[in-house]
Amino acid sequence: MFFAFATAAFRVSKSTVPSPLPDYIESRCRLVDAALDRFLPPSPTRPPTIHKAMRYSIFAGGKRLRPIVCLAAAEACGGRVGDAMPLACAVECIHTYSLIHDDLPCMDDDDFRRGKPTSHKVFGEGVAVLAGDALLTFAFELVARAKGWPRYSHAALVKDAAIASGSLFLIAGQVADLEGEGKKTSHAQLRYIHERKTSALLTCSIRLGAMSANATTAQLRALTRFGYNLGMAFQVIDDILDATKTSAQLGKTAGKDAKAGKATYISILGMKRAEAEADRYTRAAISALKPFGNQAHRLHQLADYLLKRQN
Ligand code: GRG
Repeated sequence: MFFAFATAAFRVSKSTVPSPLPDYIESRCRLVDAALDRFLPPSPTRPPTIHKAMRYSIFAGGKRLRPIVCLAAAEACGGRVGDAMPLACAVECIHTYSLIHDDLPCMDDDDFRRGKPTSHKVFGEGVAVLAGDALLTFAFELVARAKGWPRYSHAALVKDAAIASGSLFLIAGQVADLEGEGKKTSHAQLRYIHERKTSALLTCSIRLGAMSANATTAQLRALTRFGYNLGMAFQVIDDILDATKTSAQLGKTAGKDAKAGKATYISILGMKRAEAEADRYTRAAISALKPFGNQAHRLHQLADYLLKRQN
């Protein structure tokens, strides 16, 4: 869970800056978990196999980063957690679908995710494909079930989520990743992949949260810049952790990309420059929050926190 890492990171920073952030993260995780439990069809619902599989991956212990930033973006724009919650759960469903499919034998072929056997290892490939499909579809049902707002219609929200998860972004990144395996990759190509695979859905999570608070155009633009940079920082840090932590610490197979001949920020830039890159993206994200002042302090804290994350 995100709050497990939060507590660990808190231990590191406790002596200098006492922070209530771990409590905030923990309470947000609980709210998101409870909402997902309410929204998703119960396991015994026919056909039970698919609902068990959807719930297995959703409740496998993800950090809930996307829903947390979605809710924090809503707060930064003066919105209500309850209004943003269906959207926060929608982005977690899209994210979980992408992980289930990414782990399939025809993609990254991984046995562990979130510290547990992957969906296809437990339910078989057919049900894993369908569980991913069902979560992606369910995400759009949740967007449609969210409240409407004066500035943003349901169509605008659906469009944002569809673009972020479609063939121009999430899937484009995955295609470029698959096609780049074993080939020489430039820094620009790596950036192209991660802008799409990682940053686009994080940005969408933040945008949907802002839209749920009826954000102004200027607020939405600033938070889009925040999301882009936060997503890129998150990915560079992911590569750093992948190269320096064990599978047990990460809850997924460590060092896999490097072994598969895939480019990473470490293979292209080296460790020192990758760390500087993560820092640079984090600073750029934080600077985008300036117009919000203290109202965005949770987003500010989360960006700092992610830079120091250990899993
Ligand atoms: C199969 C359409 C399709 C897309 C797959 C998201 C993705 C594209 C692949 C997953 C593997 C990967 C390295 C993605 C980059 C984004 C990323 C670091 C995901 C892991 O996010 P966390 O750490 O995961 O937030 P948890 O499990 O904590 O939710």
